[in-house]
Amino acid sequence: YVTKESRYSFNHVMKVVNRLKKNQNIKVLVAEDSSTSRLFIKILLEQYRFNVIEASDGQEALAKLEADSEIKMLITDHNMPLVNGYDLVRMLRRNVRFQDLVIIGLSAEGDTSLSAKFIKSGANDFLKKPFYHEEFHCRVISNLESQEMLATIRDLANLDPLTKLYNRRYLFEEGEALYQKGGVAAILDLDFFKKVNDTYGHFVGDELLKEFSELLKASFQGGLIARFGGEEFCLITELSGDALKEKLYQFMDDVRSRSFTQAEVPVTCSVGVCSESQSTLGEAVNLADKYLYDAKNAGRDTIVF
Ligand code: GH3
Ligand code: MG
Ligand code: MG
Ligand code: MG
Ligand code: MG
Repeated sequence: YVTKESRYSFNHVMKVVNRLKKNQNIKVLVAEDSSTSRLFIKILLEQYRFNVIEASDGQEALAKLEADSEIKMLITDHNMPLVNGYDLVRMLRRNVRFQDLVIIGLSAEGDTSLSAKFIKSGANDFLKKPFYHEEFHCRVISNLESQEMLATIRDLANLDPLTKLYNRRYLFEEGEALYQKGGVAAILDLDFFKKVNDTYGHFVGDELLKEFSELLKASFQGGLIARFGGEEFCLITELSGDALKEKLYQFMDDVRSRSFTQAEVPVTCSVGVCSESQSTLGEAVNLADKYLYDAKNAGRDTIVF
């Protein structure tokens, strides 16, 4: 582990200790048919406090990964019964569910092209057995760190920092395909939200936006929900017709009857829904926005389809 600080400085030791503590929550699956080799890798991982799960063939590894979404990393041998290492990697990478899984291939086989095969099929890294303990630890840590950084960058690009809903950029980038599959676009806007800020201050306004977003997320699972602007939200959903109407009216009831943090004013929202199929998401959103405007003019706390 490269560090500018002395290995024995208090700061450095504390950093290592903290990292090890953090590792206790990281589940690593070791897929390896040789029980000696498996035990050896398990011991190495446990030195760094990882939570180790074992599989003795490729099929068992696949089953365990499918059953436990918390597994962050797979360390897999190549020659194993039932499903070999890189077939396992190929199968996993075809599934979007496993795109963030960190995979390190492992083999003692003489075939020098094996590392390339592993990487090409989607592994993050490869180690040839036998390896130095320190190299093993370095690769495990650096691959996990890279994955963590990537996830952070992706969140920064796609999510709204206040509400953690998708942002406008993500909505138009990923929402188009969803819309083309037969989605319906709706825009929801909080009523007289400026009054909340003016009466209770921006902090309370922010908290209210967060709570509203939570409620929206819980009410429309499976749809794409984005923060479209300040107190405006966009929903793309597969629901339509009466089912969508019912869901939206239920949501508005929930908003109205909920007491939001610190704000003692009643909270309501208005909604514009574009039910007619449009050629692009942009057009659907424009139309939904026009209906939203009509809903505001109709006295707010209402939906216009
Ligand atoms: P209407 O019913 O017509 O929608 O009235 P409104 O007051 O909700 O709408 P208006 O567009 O007049 O004001 C929106 C307000 O939302 C103004 C702005 O300060 C506030 N706002 C926008 N983004 C944020 C935010 O991130 N945090 C807070 N606290 N307020 C925000
Ligand atoms: Mg083997
Ligand atoms: Mg508003
Ligand atoms: Mg406005
Ligand atoms: Mg607005």
